[in-house]
Amino acid sequence: MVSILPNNIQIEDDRTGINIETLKRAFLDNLFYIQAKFPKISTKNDYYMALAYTVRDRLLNRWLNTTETYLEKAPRTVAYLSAEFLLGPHLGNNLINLGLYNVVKQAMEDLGLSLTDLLEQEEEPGLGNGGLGRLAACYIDSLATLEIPAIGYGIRYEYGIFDQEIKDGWQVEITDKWLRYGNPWEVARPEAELEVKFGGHTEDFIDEHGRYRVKWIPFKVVKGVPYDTPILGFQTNTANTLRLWKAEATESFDFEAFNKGDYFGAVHEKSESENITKVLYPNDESYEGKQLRLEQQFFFVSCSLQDMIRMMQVQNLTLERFHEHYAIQLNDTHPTIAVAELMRLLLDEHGFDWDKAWNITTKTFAYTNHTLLPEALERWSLNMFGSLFPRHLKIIYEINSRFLDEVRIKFPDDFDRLRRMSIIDESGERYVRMANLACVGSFAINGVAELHSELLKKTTLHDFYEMYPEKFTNVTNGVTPRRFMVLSNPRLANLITSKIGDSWVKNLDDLRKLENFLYDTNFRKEFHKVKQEVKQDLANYIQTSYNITIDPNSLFDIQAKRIHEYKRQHLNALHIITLYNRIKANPNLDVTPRTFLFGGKAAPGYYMAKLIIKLINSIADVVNTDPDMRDRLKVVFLTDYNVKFAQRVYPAADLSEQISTAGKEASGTGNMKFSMNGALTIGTLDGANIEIREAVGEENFFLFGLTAQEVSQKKAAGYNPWDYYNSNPELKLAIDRISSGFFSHGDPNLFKPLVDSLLYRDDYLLLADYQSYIECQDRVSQAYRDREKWVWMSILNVARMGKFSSDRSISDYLKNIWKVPSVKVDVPEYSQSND
Ligand code: TH1
Repeated sequence: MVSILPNNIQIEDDRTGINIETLKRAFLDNLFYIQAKFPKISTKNDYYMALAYTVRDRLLNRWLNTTETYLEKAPRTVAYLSAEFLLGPHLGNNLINLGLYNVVKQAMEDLGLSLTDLLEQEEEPGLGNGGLGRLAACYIDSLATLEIPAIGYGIRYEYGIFDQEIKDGWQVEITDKWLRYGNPWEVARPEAELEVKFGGHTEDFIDEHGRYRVKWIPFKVVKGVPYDTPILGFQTNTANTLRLWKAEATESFDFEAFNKGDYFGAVHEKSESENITKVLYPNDESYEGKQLRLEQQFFFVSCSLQDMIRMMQVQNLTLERFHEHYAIQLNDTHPTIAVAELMRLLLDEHGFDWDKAWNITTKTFAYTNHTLLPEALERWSLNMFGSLFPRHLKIIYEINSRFLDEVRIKFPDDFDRLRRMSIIDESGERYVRMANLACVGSFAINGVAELHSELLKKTTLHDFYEMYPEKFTNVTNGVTPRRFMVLSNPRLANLITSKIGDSWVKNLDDLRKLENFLYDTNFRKEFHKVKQEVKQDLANYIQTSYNITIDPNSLFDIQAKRIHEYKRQHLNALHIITLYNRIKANPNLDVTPRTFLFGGKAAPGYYMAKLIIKLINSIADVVNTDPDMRDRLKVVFLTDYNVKFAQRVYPAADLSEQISTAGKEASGTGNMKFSMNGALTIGTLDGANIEIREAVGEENFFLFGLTAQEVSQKKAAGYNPWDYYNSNPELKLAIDRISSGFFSHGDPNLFKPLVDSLLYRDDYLLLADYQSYIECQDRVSQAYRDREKWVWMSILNVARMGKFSSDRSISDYLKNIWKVPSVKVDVPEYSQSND
């Protein structure tokens, strides 16, 4: 291999040197030459940018050598297709992964700057809604850390998830202009642009070999321009690529309109094209059948598949081996049109016959399902789908017809089954069912926690399980300990490392060694001290940003996640009201002081979720100002919860609220992040909670509520929330307090929709779980008073979280699905002449 940077070329120093003097010089150099500023007139952002470029320079060497290694060796590669990558800020993470955090911190201090302040300056790429997008980000981190050839493909949204403001207790959405000050971490690659077709019609023809072929004559063509971001592994030379596509207008189309004198028409056409990647759809787990969303999905999928094919051609590999070269993971159904698009590319553009193309396709894709909620199941109206993608619809018909033949043979005369399994829903208005397409087109199908994978087989994908049992498997989610421990909780990370060394960062099971220190009083003291310091940090932050004083000695009870009825933030609210009522009835009651913290965004069109936010803020207004509470209860809604904020929140929690209706939360990943930072969980037997409880020990987990099975039995038996309301005085009083207008300045109508939904439907069984939740919370309050015991349980939570590293999840995917071996990347060392 010819190295791009052989040892004898020395470009060490201002761009690669990592000693403190070089770093300072490089920083000032970047401030001058890139930001065009000198210190006197520099803003915080100028300093941030100068530092970002300084760090970027130091990772380019790894990135380019990784790219070169992959080009030369053409190894089997994972392609992770996801409509969302919720990356969070890059700077801190890159410093950790490069091992430069401390030296850069010192360099900044020498220059009179605070690294913490500069980190705070970064606008995070919020290119995702919640768990699903953040999971994709954790997975590309782990892929690089495990030295796996991999590429993440997605969309470069100009506006990511909206910024949340709270006005008069209500959520207000502000557009997220994350690119406003430029993005130092991405590199545009306009030379690698591709074209994507939309609309139009197809024409059949016979080619020169006498074969039947199809040509797609599109109505419009849009350009996809890749923007690449390096994704560094932790302490490895591997830096993989995240390639996000931006839509641009094709020049040719502009000219056509321009020649007709239609200048404004041409500009309009241009902005239409660029709309495709303008904004992230802010709905978590609910789908809207919007045409633009389907266009987004096809746009990035088509770009990505064409890109993979082009790469193989550059490497002189035959497309017959596409499935040997790539394992493509579909992150939920959002990229599932890839099944039809790969078929089209192989059939129409590369002349494969059907059987060969189908064999390649079905050996390439694997599908991850992330939810059982019916409202999240994607189905596209056939009319819309067909007018946007006439060729793909024909291909899907053909896939479907061959597939239904198979079903017919395996299950003769089972017409109902055929109807259920058909990729085309013909029960009323016709739809394309994306989950069905994903199941038929993939060689592997997985859920994201054990319970979820079991429920998939039993319910949502039951027919597909009976058809293809061998395709089904589970991969329990995981999260990266680099971002969610080392970066976000340096105090805890340092304490752990001082006891057991630092191997745990790459091998999270090593945290087990902490159990050897359980009987060490000193360690327990230090562990407690760390938690108190971190809580104080958050308290200071809340003081400064909200002007609310919270007591770091109170129990920090935190629920931070998207607002959704199934996640039951309002059950948490009922508990707060219950405590409030108890204290009102008995002002001298001896209660464990608690601070309730909430964070999370509601989908802008999800009225009930927005009303829940208003309710929490209304409760906060009453509780925080009632003198009877005497600082024993505090409620704070933390505005604009995002990755950056999450990193402050997880470390400071005593109690992690994971209280979804059993069977509804596929996995959850926040549950893992809280627990590995020493929070105890109050939770239902749902998603990964079950596995967390198994790992940490049931005595170190606060369990309550109905099981998934009991939930469905109760519903089948005809659940009536009134029974609970009428028979439980505390519950009745809590609900009456809301409906009477107590929290709404006397207005009984404000929360009526919420109260009515609980009393007349209660789809998520809050009333059924209320008593069990309250009793469990009472146990929590008791337990927190025994500080020694609490610290003990907290340590065990940290020590036993090894399984929930995303490194373990990725190893599972590699072993059971992808079968992609790791590849070592060599990076020639520069001589550190000024070390
Ligand atoms: C989430 C699940 O709700 C959560 O339980 C899981 O931990 C996470 O995915 C990662 O696996 C989902 N987010 C979305 C977002 C959309 C559609 C479906 C889901 S499922 C837009």
